[in-house]
Amino acid sequence: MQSERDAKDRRLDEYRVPVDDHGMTTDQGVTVDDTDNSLKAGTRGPTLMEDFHFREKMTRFDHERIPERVVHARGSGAYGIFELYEPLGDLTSAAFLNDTSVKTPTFVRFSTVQGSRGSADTVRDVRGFATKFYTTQGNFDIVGNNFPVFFIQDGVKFPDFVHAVKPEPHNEIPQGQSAHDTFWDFVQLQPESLHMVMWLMSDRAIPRSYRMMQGFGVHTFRLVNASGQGTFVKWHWRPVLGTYSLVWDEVLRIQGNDPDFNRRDLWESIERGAGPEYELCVQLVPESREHDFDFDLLDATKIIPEELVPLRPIGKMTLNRNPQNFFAETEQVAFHTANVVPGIDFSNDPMLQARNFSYLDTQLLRLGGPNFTQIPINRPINEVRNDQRDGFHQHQIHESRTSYSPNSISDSRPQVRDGYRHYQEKVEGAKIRTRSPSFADHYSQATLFWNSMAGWEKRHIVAAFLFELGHVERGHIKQGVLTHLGKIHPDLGAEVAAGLGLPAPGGGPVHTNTSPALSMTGQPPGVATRKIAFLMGDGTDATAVTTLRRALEGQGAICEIVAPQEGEVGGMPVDRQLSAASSVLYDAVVAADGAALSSAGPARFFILEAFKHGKAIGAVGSGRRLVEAAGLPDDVGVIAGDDITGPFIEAVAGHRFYERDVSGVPA
Ligand code: HDE
Repeated sequence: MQSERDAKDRRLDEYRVPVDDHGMTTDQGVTVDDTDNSLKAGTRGPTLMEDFHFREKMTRFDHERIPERVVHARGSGAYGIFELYEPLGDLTSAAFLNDTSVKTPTFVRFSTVQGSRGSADTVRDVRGFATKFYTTQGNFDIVGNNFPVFFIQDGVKFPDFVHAVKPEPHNEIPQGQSAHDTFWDFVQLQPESLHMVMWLMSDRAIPRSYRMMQGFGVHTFRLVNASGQGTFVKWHWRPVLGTYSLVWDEVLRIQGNDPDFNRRDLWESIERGAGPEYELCVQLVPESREHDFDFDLLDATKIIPEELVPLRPIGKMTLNRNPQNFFAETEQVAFHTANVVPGIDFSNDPMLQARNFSYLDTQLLRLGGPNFTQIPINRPINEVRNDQRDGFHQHQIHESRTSYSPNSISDSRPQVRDGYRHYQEKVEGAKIRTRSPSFADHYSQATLFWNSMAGWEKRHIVAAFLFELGHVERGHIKQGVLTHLGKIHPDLGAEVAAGLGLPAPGGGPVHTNTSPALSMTGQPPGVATRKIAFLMGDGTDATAVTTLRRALEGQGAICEIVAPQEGEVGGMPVDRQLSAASSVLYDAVVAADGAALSSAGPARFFILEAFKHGKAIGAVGSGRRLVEAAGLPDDVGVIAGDDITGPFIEAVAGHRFYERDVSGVPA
């Protein structure tokens, strides 16, 4: 946990209701003597209207729910701090980007997009990565995703897109999935979505952890320095632990074993004091270079390849504190792309412009009126002063007799010198409903993504298309998607077509450019925070386990002992009983007992399933017999021996053995 308390944390004190031993009162502060029996006329008689405690209790319960977010309903939040590496005065006047001694408090909410509040975490979906910076100049939000592009180019299409991807309207199926007709119908008719669809079909859509995924502001924004000079900027969050994913078969099983997999992982990491860190990086484009690219900087379906404009790290965010109340903090937090501070401004990206309307609008409904900015989690750490008044749930008592400007009675006035000044961009043009021709190319960057993938990433993408299109009922929709895939790359089209039993769609020649940064290969290896299961029984060699365990824990791994019974095994406490555990909740497995476990079906399945998902398998002592009994083919990442510490740690650090042939594994 963090040692010093930041400004936002301290400000929340006045709203906190401590955990203490207290007598119960009504909302009016009147002592309650009995909350288990309603007031009745006689012991078996009707309940009386005058039972104000009953009425209040039931009314409050009846009104507990607020509308869930129309998208990104399922989320998890955490507090953190942001520290700047070096002053950026040449680029922006934003105070928090100019003073390296300031630790800016933050609140982050991660989310899935399609499913409702109670849906599972590990679905194939985009992840939201929204950050609120509580700066001394007011709140600044980066409301980003873990993909750098979006499905559409103009925000006016957002309701169409969301209606298409959400559960279908007649039966509200499917939950947490894009594998259905209306989504793919939208895709085939709206080829601007193809680049994003490539990301969605990749393993980026099933992150191992919120701690191991990138974040992107997506749109081009603008930094403005004190002399009014603007620079285009794209925001990137880069996880210090690297970007890692699960595998598809695994996520399907995690959904049943632990629907809160990502949420729990974030929470537990912070409770352990190993909260995630992300570097904030920027891609900067001087205004003079705005038109230097073969795509438009205002088009949210395009990236600026890192090879063209490298990432510059400017600071680091560490998440270090869990919320105390999910509803008060994580559910009520309200992000908004238009929450900017002096020195940060917008571009004319039509998606960003639409979002600048939509977020405030949706909060008004979701949080019940304009005073949602006074909800503790949403309040800036600096003072709020203006002539805005009244509305539902006004909490402040404004003493001023004037709520208009100008006035000659009190001193409320705009702050001419330090106030937010919009960037003075010259704009002219006819009023037209049209898409810029510079937005017309929908294929080149989808091809770039495909070309940049490693072999295993391509195989996973093809498999994802097959799963998704395998759930589409209408043939013409599959055919429409296939035609586009052929244009992205003939190999992609042919492979998906083969799986669907359809003719290859063909497609003309495509470019061969790559952007290595798009591939998830070459991530920083690491054992820290990886979860390792030790399968133990009465035949375990405790010394070998202790040696390996110490080495793993020394590097920050989390080791759990899984055994047929609770209690102790080999002198160590059992963390999980085998029947309540599953290999999908771990990153690697060590078979530590062969005598007792090699005949146990669940233990053999555990090993086989972990193998199927590309995980490192270690065997110590008689554990070798369990691995043999599981019938694992002799393959990379299966490490047995008297001292496996070095090679096993290396195997865990590499995350997965994607090149394993698991096609014959029955698990
Ligand atoms: Fe959002 N989006 N969005 N979005 N979005 C919402 O706001 C919207 C887009 C993103 O944890 C809503 O408070 C429009 C891109 C995140 O609370 C809503 C358009 C990106 C979150 C809304 C987009 C995002 C939201 C729903 C197209 C990545 C969750 C509830 C013009 C850069 C924030 C709410 C949280 C939430 C509108 C597209 C990210 C309806 C109109 C692109 C992370 O206002």
